[in-house]
Amino acid sequence: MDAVTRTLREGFVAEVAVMPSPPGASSTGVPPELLRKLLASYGLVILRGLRLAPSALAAFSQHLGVPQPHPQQGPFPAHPDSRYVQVVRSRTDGSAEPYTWCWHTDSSSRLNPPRYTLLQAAALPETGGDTLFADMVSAYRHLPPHWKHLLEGAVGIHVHPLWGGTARHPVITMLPDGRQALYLNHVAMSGIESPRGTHGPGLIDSLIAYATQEDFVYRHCWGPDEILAWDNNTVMHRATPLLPGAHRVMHRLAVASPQPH
Ligand SMILES: O=C(O)CCC(=O)C(=O)O
Ligand SMILES: [Fe+2]
Repeated sequence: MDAVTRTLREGFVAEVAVMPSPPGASSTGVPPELLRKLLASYGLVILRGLRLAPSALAAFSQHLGVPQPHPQQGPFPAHPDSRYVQVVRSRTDGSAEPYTWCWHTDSSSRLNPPRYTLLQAAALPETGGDTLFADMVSAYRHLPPHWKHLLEGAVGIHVHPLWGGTARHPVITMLPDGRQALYLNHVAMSGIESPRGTHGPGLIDSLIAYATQEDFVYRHCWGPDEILAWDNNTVMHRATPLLPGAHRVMHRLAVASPQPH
């Protein structure tokens, strides 16, 4: 057996303990079909005991879809060893809050935003620098009836100066197994058009506050040799600020959705 799987939060977070591969082995120890199966029913999959060089991370990502090359527009530089891997350095100088500290789904202002994101730590601070995830399936399931009614058939307008583009996405996403999820982004939504009216930042702020309440949130405290894989259709996420002077470097990679929504 290559890997042992455990549920941390039902239908939301799963963890895989990856057995070390022998030196020179071509396999990562994570069967691709296991990862795909887990991401079909969990928003976040934590692969513990796995560290991949940037080019190996890019090769591994192909099990989930088509890795998106480093975008022309965007806040993160490409890794010199792979044009698919972006390097995320957290700011510690107290300057303007980076967007990763706000609740978001990745690159939602694109017409075909990445369905999955892979994130690995290259350098971690002693404390802090956690990543938070919010379960958008549970958030939809528990949505108060007046919001369910308002958001039925509603479209979110996503615009972002850094990522570029403008896109319209349904606020409620339907998954292949019939589950539904909220699709929101606090840094890239300018409005919501519903058959029952047009709404601006007030509704967006209220929905984000509701969807990120403690009951729906999982906090990931990073350890060494971990790779996170998440489904941008079923979770929102955000980084947490660091202590002054702390150093944190992440490698990230976005995988295109097989079908635009
Ligand atoms: O740095 C983090 O914890 C999250 C970064 C992020 O938002 C991303 O890679 O998409
Ligand atoms: Fe992100």
